[in-house]
Amino acid sequence: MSFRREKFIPKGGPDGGDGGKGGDVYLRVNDNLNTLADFRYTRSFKAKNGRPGSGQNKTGHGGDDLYIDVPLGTVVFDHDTDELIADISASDQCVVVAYGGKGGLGNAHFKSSTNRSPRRTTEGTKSEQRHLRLELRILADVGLVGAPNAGKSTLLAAVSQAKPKIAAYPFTTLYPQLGVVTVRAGRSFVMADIPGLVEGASDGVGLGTTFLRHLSRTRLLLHLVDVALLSVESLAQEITTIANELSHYGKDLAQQDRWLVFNKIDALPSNEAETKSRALVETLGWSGPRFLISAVTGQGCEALCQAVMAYLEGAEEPGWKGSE
Ligand SMILES: Nc1nc2c(ncn2[C@@H]2O[C@H](COP(=O)(O)OP(=O)(O)OP(=O)(O)O)[C@@H](O)[C@H]2O)c(=O)[nH]1
Ligand SMILES: [Mg+2]
Repeated sequence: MSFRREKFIPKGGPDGGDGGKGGDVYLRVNDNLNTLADFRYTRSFKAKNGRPGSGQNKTGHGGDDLYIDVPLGTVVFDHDTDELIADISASDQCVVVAYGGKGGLGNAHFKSSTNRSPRRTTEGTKSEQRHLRLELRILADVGLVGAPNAGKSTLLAAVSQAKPKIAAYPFTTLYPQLGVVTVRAGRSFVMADIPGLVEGASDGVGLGTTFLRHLSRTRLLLHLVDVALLSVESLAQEITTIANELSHYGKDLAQQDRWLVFNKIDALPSNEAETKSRALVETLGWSGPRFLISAVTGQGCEALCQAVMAYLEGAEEPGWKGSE
């Protein structure tokens, strides 16, 4: 609040200027970043305050906005409400995550024909404060698909540092999990484990197929099959069902290369897994690669990962016949 005070000008009138607006906080993409590691140290960010207004009708300066750099692929949640605020997926994306408060109004603002010397002012509004949770979505190179209980999570845990939940009941995995598989120094790929698929998944049966979108940009699908569980005929049926659910979901998945990985060979007497998987590929007319592994004992897992790495690096395909 201020009134004009000047010699020879009696009753100069109100001249208190408005306060400045507080700065906004933005997240913007920095293409040079590829981790969220910087946020481990700096966890609190604040845009500048607006400056107060003052006499002689001076409006306060607005506070500078704050731009926080994040890597492409960052997904932003409100940590308190779990609301998705932004999925930063384009290089030029810049999103406001908290607005600065509005400046207060000086008494000059309230002058009118009936009130020539208002003493009224308003406080500025509070700026927005938010707890954000940032997650970085890594694109996986390889996706694991298969019926519930096939051992997808067990395989991921066996070949990467990931610690997915594993249990002997269907639909243990509720959300996609990622793991980095390091084949040799400096050579690694990202493997995604998603919830199991069942017949009708594309119509929402089980956990549905919404998680398949995480695989839409992978380069290879590993189709895990519990070779110990069912008869050759039932397994052939199950494999076809899952292939159908994949093609139902969309052509990018149906067109992806898919390898059959027969798991749990430790649960069968020696050679039976081999005989059974051979009979299966014959029944299916399958000509693609076939692997035999045990995610629990680790048998065949390294050979599988080596083959995946070679495939991803575009190396010449060694005779894909699995672990014969
Ligand atoms: N004997 C044997 N059991 C295995 C093997 N791999 C996984 N299992 C068991 O199979 C069960 C299911 O394993 P998970 O890894 O949770 O299966 P999943 O495919 O991730 O299942 P969902 O997440 O429910 O789709 C667990 O009890 C595992 O211990 C294996 O190679 N041999
Ligand atoms: Mg699982």
